[in-house]
Amino acid sequence: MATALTNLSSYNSDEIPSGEKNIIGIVVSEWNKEITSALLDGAVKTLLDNQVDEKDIYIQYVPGSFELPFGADAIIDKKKFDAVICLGCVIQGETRHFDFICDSVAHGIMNVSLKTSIPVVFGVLTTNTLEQAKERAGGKYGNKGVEAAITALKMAQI
Ligand code: DLZ
Repeated sequence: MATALTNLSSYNSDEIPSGEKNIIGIVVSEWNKEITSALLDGAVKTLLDNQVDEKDIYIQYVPGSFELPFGADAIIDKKKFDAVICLGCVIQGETRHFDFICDSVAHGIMNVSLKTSIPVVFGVLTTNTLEQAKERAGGKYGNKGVEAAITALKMAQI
């Protein structure tokens, strides 16, 4: 799987459990939509490539990454998911919003996961620049949406 120095999209399909009977939720932030759409495309394609049925992929949009934990909690309340993927992109600006949003989202996602006992995957890019985000949303470092989907398939088995 991906590390700091490898491609986020590289995985060995022999090591990935089939998603045949999995029901997967994806919560997507609309902020930095150019990036999060690419993450979503990567995640959906990877789930389909690993036998998840299209009808078993449920997509929920939220306004920004800060809302991802709430979005995950809300859809888990409505449907029995095997895993939920949160996709977002937070880009460093001139103010401290970056730190507050990143911390809140990371802790929020972990809290939802532990509270509900459903794996909730952190598919959020936290970059200094838009260029770095592009490189990780289908660019030279692959696509974090792919990595998040593989993580969801692995965690769904636990
Ligand atoms: C407000 C804000 C800012 C400045 N930057 C980002 C960002 O880079 N990525 C992102 O996903 N969301 C951002 N937001 C929006 C917040 O996540 C949130 O939607 C608003 O603060 C409303 O709660």
